Amino acid sequence: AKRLEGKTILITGASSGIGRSTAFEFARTCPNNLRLILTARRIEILEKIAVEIHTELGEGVKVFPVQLDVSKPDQVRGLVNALPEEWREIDILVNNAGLARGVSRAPNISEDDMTTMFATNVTGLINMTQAILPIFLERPDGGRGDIINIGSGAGREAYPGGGVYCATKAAVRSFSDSLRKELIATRIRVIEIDPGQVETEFSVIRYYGDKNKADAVYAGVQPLAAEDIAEIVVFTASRRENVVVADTLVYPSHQAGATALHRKS
Ligand code: NDP
Ligand code: 8X3
Repeated sequence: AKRLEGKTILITGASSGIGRSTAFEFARTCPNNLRLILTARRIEILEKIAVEIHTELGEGVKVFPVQLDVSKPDQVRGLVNALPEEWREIDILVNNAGLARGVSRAPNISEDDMTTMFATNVTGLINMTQAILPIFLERPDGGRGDIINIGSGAGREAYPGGGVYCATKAAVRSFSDSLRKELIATRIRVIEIDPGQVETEFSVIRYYGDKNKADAVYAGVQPLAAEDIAEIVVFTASRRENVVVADTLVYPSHQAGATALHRKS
């Protein structure tokens, strides 16, 4: 917790699931002196989360909700300048916003779903990184700060019906690896965390709001909870400065691959 004191943390996709839990986990780990910039499209949810954090922990954690669609390059480019001065010294960027749309096989993937997934998961994440990196690079020792990218097991092992989603997460992984190498002479840490199945709004969104289909994904298995990944995000960010948790694959116990799942019938 001491290592996080005074830090400013920006989380994308903080309105739900892993991003939301990560906000709470940072706040609970360092309740006395922290600034959280929470971003997502659903600003009204972010505002509620801000109230919840203040109600639970008091005023030691300052929360600044910002409406941001990471798939819109202009919004991302304008983000830092739109922040009040005291919120601009960002120390940790959590690139979490992301989604899957559909489970269609190659011939049937819609143009719209393909564009949305790449624009959010890949170009959105890269644009965010470009927006924040100049802040990191101005600091001593060639630069300081953490970039925590939420990839996926799907970026390491593709599966049928995941052509585009898996490709976007493989792209995140490659981008993280390049960036870590490019920044080797700095103190900027590039951290990638790749979860397996986590029960969030992810599957509801993948199945276009069909709750029954989403529930079937988790039938007979015990998925991870968003909090499990949030704990790992905060763990990586609170290591000694010289420690880079470069790359982490996290499964629930009954998962050992994209489709290697043990289901109780
Ligand atoms: P959720 O659907 O619960 O949360 C996704 C978050 O991303 C929401 O806060 C949503 O906010 C935000 N988001 C989506 N599109 C945009 C956009 N264009 N601009 C800004 N924010 C956006 O899912 P998870 O918490 O599970 O997903 C978080 C990350 O974890 C994603 O990158 C996902 O790919 C990854 N992941 C998830 C796994 C799982 O099994 N759940 C496994 C492996 C990785 P809003 O709609 O308000 O904009
Ligand atoms: C999401 C997990 O297994 O549905 O990244 O691809 S999976």
